[in-house]
Amino acid sequence: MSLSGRVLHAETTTTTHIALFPSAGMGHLTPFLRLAAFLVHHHCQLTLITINPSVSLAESRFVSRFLSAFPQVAHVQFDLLPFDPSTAKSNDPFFIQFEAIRSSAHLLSPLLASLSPRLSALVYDVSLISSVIPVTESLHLPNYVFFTSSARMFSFFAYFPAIASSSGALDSALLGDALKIPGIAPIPRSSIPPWLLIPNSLFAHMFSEDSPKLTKVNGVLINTFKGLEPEALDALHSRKHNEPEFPPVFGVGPLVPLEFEKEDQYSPAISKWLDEQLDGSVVYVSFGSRTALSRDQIREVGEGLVKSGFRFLWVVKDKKVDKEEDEGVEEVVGKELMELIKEKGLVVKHWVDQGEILGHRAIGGFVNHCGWNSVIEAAWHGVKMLGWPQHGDQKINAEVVEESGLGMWVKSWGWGGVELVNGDEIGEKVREMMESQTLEVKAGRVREEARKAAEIGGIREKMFKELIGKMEQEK
Ligand code: UPG
Repeated sequence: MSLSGRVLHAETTTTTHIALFPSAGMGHLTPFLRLAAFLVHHHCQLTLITINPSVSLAESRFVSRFLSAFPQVAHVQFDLLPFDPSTAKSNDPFFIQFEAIRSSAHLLSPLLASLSPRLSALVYDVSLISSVIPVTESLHLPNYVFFTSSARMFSFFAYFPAIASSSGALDSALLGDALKIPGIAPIPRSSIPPWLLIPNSLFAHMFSEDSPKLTKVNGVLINTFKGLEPEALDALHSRKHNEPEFPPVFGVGPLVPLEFEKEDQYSPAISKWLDEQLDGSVVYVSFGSRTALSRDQIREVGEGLVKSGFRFLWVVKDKKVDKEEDEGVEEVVGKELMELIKEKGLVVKHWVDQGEILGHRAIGGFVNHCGWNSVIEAAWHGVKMLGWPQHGDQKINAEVVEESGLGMWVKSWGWGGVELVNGDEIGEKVREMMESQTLEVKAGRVREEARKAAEIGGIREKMFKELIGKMEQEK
């Protein structure tokens, strides 16, 4: 599929004017800009509000590429109030930015009020609910949350108040061994994001403040589709049926990589290498845009890949924020290991065009942390996964990967950075995933479901039409 700004420009005739307000990090920005492209395709007029400066270089480059492909989208930069990072609840630069945006969000009022034609709706990141609602209420502006993770994770988020203690964190006693949310498979205690068990952590605070406010939200958008998450989507629809105050959920996925995302700096070298490999013979290894493994773990991964016996394309990340990456791939991986790797794989330490890689015929499997965008991209291409969740929502997403048949994950590896997983084990599991005919077939079925959802007249188009129809009625 190709959605390109120029072609769409001619089709744009609408007066449904939507402002989009993403938060920090590529995991949040990427699905937002894909959503934006689809809304343009459905003849909406858009204003994109971004924070300047962004935390990572990848974000600013992505916004530039989007804006040059879609000149019809208006762009407004939103200046944050000064925020003292020493007062933040987290020391993660992306999460500090979440907090900084939350504490400046009231300044959105005059900005949104000044947009012309009058806005039909604001679609904003899930991390901003409590701070945005007073703004949209004061402007009588319909507000829609874009939940950037899985529907299963959203079910958990929406259920949170029922199991939170007075400190805002999850109540251990209420949680038990597994969390039983009506309509979905229980979430084992070990899959619950650890931050949520810590009183006053940023996420415990955000979940306990924001989740009860879902009743004030006009709708929730999730980058998913029925063929991937039937159970969670059905449960959310039944919840809406039983509790009319609960917002309607729109499964607008799969939001897949689009033309404007093409990264041409490094793509030719990677494509050339992939072109030389046999069909389905290469393992692609990447842990998304913001997960840096420890040096020791990186070396174990390298050894494991060599031991797996498969060829591999491995994206190494040494720092959470790309601007801080200051060492070469050889320094990070180690000279000796690089020598061993040379014959077997391609190792890079820069941004890659993941959409293009996953779509290459040579890729036969994907080792990944189960960031939700990566899961959707793997589903789109039917590439089987070995999930290795590192933090946050990723174990809950890994459960979707396993349940849908898209891949497997190794529960005993635990959260990232807690225990060192050794190369032998990694090699063995990579081999198991790559050799699994069962996973191959099941991942192929998930791909078919994704393609079906994305057809003209398919469920994704239906969801967009319903969503925009609702926004038009609410104007
Ligand atoms: N990507 C590239 N090239 C790279 C690295 C990443 O194109 O070199 C893309 C990738 O294709 C994907 C996005 O960047 O579209 C990364 O998103 P995701 O796979 O979701 O991983 P994270 O960057 O880790 O995403 C954060 C959280 C994750 C969560 C997600 C959505 O870490 O846990 O599910 O946001 O909320």
